[in-house]
Amino acid sequence: HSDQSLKVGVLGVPFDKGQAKKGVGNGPEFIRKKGLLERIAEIEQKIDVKDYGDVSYKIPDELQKEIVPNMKAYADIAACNFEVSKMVEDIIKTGRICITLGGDHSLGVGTVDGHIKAKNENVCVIWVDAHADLNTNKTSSTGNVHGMPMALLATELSDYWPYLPGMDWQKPVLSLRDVAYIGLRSVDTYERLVIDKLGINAFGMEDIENFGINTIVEMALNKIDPAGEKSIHVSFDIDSLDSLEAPSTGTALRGGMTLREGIQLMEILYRTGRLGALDLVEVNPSIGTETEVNRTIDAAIHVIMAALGHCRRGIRPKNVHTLPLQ
Ligand code: Z70
Ligand code: MN
Ligand code: MN
Ligand code: MN
Repeated sequence: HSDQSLKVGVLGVPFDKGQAKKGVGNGPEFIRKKGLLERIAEIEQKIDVKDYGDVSYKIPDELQKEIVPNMKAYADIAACNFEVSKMVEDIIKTGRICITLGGDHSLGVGTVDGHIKAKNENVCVIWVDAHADLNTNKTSSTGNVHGMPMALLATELSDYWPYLPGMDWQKPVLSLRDVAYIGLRSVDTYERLVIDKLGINAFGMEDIENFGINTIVEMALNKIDPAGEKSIHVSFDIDSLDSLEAPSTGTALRGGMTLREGIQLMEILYRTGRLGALDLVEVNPSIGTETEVNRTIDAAIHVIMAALGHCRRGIRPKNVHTLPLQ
């Protein structure tokens, strides 16, 4: 770690309309209440952290009645992501790593868009998720927009969308060549088709099993940022972790990553020195017992700490050379 302090901004997005379950909007509040900022302050790496509070939004009059087929809560999605994008862009432009606390994964449209605007498109994305979130409104079987953010962002899929009112600010400028998935284990048929046709870098659970998480992260970075010059956006859906590790989420699934793999992944990305933004999404404190909620939030905090340089070996002694005698 370096003596120079790492600048970090924390942004809450208490948004839940990208999916059907109540409670995921309380993610930011619960993660903060369990001591995220205090835990960040304990990291050996000096961190200058600023909490920007929660994003709020109002649906503009002209958007109120807009509907897009098979996109639930469309006006809310468009209005909220507009604010998220502006906030993330501003936070990153002040030289801070932007940590966004969700909220459901539909907010990934705004965070990735804001990051791309702040860094003039020199961004690569690591989407850590059980799901590919690559449906369009025509392929989605649910109409839930948290299953669509990657498809909204991708240049390669822009022709497959109808005109989206109120989303003109969001130009699809992210090429799927600059994206890698890690942790996939629940991919819909059309998503699988897109992944195969476009040759998207998709590392599923079986790849993690075969190669180990270190090699997978290395392979992902070699594909999406071979020169090691891009700002890295990590969009971390907590359901990438096994349901035993993170039970309090809308679609908890067995057979996922361990928290140890999640931490290891984030430690490697921290050491690149190029982490630009991290989303931590889909923590739902209304699902599961109190113990399960605590376990899930604790996992989320561990992932964020690892991204900011927390070291599992402990803090190096500074002016301490001997043990106390008595
Ligand atoms: C499905 C869909 C999804 C999270 C479920 C599920 C997507 N592919 N994402 N849970 N976090 O509805 O499009
Ligand atoms: Mn500190
Ligand atoms: Mn997701
Ligand atoms: Mn998911």
